[in-house]
Amino acid sequence: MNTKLAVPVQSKFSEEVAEWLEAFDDVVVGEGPEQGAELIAALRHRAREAGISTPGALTTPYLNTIPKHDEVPYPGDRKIEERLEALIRWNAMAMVHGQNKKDAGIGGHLSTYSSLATLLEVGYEHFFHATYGDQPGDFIYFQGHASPGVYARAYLEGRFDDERLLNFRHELRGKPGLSSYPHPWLMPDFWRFPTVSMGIGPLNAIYQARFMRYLENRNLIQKTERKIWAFVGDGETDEVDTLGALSVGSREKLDNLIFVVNCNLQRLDGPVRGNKRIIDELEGVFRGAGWHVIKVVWGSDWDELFERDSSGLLLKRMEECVDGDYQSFKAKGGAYLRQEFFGKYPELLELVRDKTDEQLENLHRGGHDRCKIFNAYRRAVNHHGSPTVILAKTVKGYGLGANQARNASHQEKKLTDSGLAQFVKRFKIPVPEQQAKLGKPYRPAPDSPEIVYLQERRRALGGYLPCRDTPKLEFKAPPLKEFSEWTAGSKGRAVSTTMGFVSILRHLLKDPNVGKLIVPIVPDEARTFGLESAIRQVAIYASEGQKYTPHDSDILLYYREEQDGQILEEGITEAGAMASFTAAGTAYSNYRLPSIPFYMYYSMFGFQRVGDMIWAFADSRGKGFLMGGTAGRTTMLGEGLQHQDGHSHVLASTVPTCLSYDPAYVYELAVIVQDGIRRMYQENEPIFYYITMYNEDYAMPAMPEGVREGIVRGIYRFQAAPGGNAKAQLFGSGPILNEAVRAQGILAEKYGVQTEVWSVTSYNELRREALGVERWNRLHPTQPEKVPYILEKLRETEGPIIAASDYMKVVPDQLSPWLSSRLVSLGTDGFGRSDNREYLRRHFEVNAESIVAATLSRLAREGKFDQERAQQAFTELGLETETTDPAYL
Ligand SMILES: Cc1ncc(C[n+]2csc(CCOP(=O)(O)OP(=O)(O)O)c2C)c(N)n1
Ligand SMILES: [Mg+2]
Repeated sequence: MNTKLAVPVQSKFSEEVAEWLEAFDDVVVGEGPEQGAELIAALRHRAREAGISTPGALTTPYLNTIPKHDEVPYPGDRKIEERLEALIRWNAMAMVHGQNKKDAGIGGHLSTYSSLATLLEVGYEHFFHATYGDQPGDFIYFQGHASPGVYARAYLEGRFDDERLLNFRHELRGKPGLSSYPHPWLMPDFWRFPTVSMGIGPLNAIYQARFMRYLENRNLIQKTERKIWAFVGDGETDEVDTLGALSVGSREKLDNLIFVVNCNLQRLDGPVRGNKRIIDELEGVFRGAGWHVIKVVWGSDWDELFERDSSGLLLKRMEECVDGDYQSFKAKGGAYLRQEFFGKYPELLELVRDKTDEQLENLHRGGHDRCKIFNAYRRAVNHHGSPTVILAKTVKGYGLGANQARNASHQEKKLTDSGLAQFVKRFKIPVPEQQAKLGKPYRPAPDSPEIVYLQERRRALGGYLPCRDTPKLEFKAPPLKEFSEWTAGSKGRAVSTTMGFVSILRHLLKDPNVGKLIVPIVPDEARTFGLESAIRQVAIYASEGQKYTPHDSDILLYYREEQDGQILEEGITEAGAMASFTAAGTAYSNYRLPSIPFYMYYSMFGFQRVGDMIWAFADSRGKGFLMGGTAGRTTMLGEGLQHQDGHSHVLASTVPTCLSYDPAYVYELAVIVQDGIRRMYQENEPIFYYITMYNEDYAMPAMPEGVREGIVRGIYRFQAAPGGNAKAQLFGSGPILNEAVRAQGILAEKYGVQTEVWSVTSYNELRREALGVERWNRLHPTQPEKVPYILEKLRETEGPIIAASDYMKVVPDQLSPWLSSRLVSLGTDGFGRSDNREYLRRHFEVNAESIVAATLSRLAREGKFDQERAQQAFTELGLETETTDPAYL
């Protein structure tokens, strides 16, 4: 019997409507809820036929989605679990408080975890699997600022000792510390996902769920019941990254994905939606995007009040209040709640007449009620066909006494001494008052009932979480000789490095060992890079296959989608593609599968657009290749200011684990890719690559003898001076190397100046190496000085160095500490322009003529070339000397 419908239809309805409702009740009670749903669907259909527009409501009343009569009883030992939760809360508090007392300003957050604790604990006790048999377990994306609570639980589990706990935010003291937030880079055995930059966690979680399906559909991993749980702040949903990819979840039917939004109604400064209700807003957004929505608004103690209120007035009053009101109700206590909330209607005052102010103050929100949370999680894990979001209403700073639900709660690091003393007293934590004030952690003995229970629950769920491991995987990189087709040159045929790369990629896709591990990723740019043939070769991944006959099915290179397709065609979302790159680049740990992602994109829309995600990728110890296509401010012609990238290498240099390369020729590219696969997957180095590729066609030379090492270390001599006795050195990178070669000819033929040409594949790597050597020299003044690679290479050269690239001058300038006054940098500082390459290179002063003029000018200043002749050369070479610097145009 459906108890809720036993309540009579309310008298406010007209007789006719009441009759309809009663008939509906009869169907639901007599034939079941499915029949009720069918009836409503039929009514809607009928209404449409009659021309009546009845768009489905996206929001439901401000109540729990799961009615009380549909709940199952809580399966755990609530008393013990509540005790454990109190202990974890204490230790989180003690840890942050104690640390700030010792080290003022060291920081840490308490109020986020205090609102999240029960939501996490129910998961830990009943849902979060660390393994599924011999398969890996669930993934948990934690709210970054809740990390103190995650550490406190690990401490109770015996994973950290007291000393480690007290090294929270102390990472540089010769002992393992605990990082401020989830950082796999800093705690590689513990954290899997860096989440503290708001929005990155939820976005990555969606694409992680999709990548899991991709691997399953390609039969690369076993299908399991594995779930991805993402705990998200309600304020965090302001980030476009959080909500921007929701439709991917529903489109791909990702029922392995569960979002839990911790709706404590506050963000950092104040209320998230003071004038509205964030839960209503999110319910509409998620439902509109096709997600299964479960609201957990009210705790069990409200159930009784709802039962007693047959007038519907309680709900009406709730829906009159906005989140700003709800915050005050929790900040100001029971008497205030009685007066301001219940007091508006005499009937409601009457409803709570038998309750004390304290009882009113303790009426729980759903997100602090184990039973409500358990039922929501249970429904979420059993739901099929779409992702689930649980909107859980909580209190920020729950249990932190005077700090609860205040605008300043987020920043509170320390509690008052009396607050701490009160906490230990209230929760019977056996820490003496004096020590409590200093923030002493407490852990019961391993054989105490609490710890025995906690360990048993985790054993039943397969182990501890979070946990990250790096399994030893046997991997053999294809040797360089397998790339002979590309190291042999193009035999005079004009091709671009992009074309060269695509043919290398197609070759790798066919490789019997690594082929299936390659994950090509594109954000709607496959045609830009000439990937049509790869689409034909390995198909685009489509979870439902290809349900239509593509219009171009009659041609060879048709648009091919398959359920086990290999290419991730992401559509126009660099952020989404980066999230896929992250899932694929960390699969060696998360799925024990060393997948090798190649993410190809417009280089302009990489580091500067999704830079924070790339940073998080590095933190995640991600591996793979970022392939910045249509690179270079003068090589990317026509498209103008927003497309022409002249700075991604500058940005790449800021990411510690990113090796960036700017190759000129396909053989360089082949060497770098081969070496990258070897270092990342065979040698297990936690690094990744950024390689620029260009769309200018020219003949690719064959790889000269003995240059492999120089290519990967950053520089090699490409062409000696034809007449010997070089007076200057020309550095070139990317297609601008061809300009340097042309300049070498002009200098020799027209001005009688002999030069050598060098290909610089990576200024960033040269600088890193030189800095390392310099540091060693600084730290070892008694030892013979070591020489940086760049100086070793230039040892027997003389004269100025003219360095030109399609990137900003600051890229070669990175070497100025070692090249000092020899270096003259030419580069593409300033905004791009639409024109052809000839004009662009002249404008930015990186064409061969500008290189020639710069060389002569510098030699003239050094007294090695006639000054007048050098000045005259500018005119001869068609260069202007009185124009504004393009850096400012
Ligand atoms: C991209 C980014 N911007 C700003 C911050 C700073 N910040 C940290 S927590 C926070 C408020 C979080 O509010 P909410 O998501 O509601 O989480 P709560 O602590 O309330 O659970 C802000 C703005 C950040 N971590 N990341
Ligand atoms: Mg919040």
